[in-house]
Amino acid sequence: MKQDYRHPHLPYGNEVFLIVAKAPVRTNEPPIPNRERPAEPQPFEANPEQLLQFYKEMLLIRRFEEKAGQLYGLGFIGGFCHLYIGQEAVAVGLQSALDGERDSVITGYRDHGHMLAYGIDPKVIMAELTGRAAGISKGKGGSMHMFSTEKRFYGGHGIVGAQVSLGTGLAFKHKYSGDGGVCLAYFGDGAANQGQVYESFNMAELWKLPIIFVIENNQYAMGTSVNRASSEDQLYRRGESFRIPGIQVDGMDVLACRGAAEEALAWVRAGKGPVILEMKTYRYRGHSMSDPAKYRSRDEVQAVRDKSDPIEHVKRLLTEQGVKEEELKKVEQDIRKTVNEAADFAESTPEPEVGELYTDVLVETY
Ligand SMILES: Cc1ncc(C[n+]2csc(CCOP(=O)(O)OP(=O)(O)O)c2C)c(N)n1
Ligand SMILES: [Mg+2]
Repeated sequence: MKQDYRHPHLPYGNEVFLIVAKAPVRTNEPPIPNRERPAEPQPFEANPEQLLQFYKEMLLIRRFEEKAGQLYGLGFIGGFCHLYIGQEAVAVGLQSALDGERDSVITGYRDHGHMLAYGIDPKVIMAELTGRAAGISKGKGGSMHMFSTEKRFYGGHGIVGAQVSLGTGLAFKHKYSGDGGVCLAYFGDGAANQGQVYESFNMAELWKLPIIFVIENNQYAMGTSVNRASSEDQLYRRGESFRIPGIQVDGMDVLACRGAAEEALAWVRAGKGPVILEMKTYRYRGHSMSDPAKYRSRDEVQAVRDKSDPIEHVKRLLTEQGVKEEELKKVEQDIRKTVNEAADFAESTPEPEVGELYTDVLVETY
């Protein structure tokens, strides 16, 4: 039988090369003509309870982060701390579409919101921020290194872009073990320029791994805007050379986020390989806690807050659906109470014993 050496993805005659020992040369062709793509995402049609749930989850992240900022100012939190304020719709919308029993999530250091959106107790997240033994990483990981293996939340990573390769490994595990899970791997617009991201794209598409690469394009890396740092700033196109389809999404609209997640999941679960979602979002606060923010004007930040705040957007929709002002006030009060309780816990619960320095350094799994 004739051996077929053709790469399974190549749409045209690689056999020409095998017969005449000459590679076909194509100039000026669009990179991937007539290629199948995921369907165009539609905004999610949330019922009133779902919409209220989105509102609660986003508001919890906002108030939690504001409180974390205060505790940092008071000296209860040390080291790095990156707030998610402004980006709430992304984690809430995307993660609401996941199957909590089998899918996995991995992200970078701006991770508190993703954990809260996953339903992890605010107390153990806040206690991790204040470095207490009751924290989710026993107070030894801090803001950037939080994990919940029970929930399949794999961090929390400080090395920009590292979570993309690790996430690709998680996706490999999903495929290898046939557990039906999909990995959601988040990274930033700055991280999108890291080399290991592209090595991961290559392997993920080649092996059709079940992974959604989520670029949280909040317009800025540490101190530079995406437009000044990226030769291709339409980041959803970054997978073209690897044949990974990309979709750009309004990351300030939780319904658009959820709708995009559903299409991406349908594609990936059908075994068609990875998808890139570029979430157009915005961070309101500095990169970390000390940031002179010389790279943008206050007016710019205010304009986004006024015109496209993700929480105000849902609040408007709820009001249009007839939810009363008092009900929304009650939600706000309950969330403030939850956050205050988390802060009280995080301030009062003890620090780890010194002996804990020597535990959890290495986990041998075999
Ligand atoms: C490999 C590596 N290089 C540089 C840094 C320093 N650094 C930390 S965050 C950051 C910016 C990343 O920006 P982006 O990916 O857009 O994420 P965002 O902070 O906006 O969420 C940089 C350069 C790092 N932590 N790791
Ligand atoms: Mg960024």
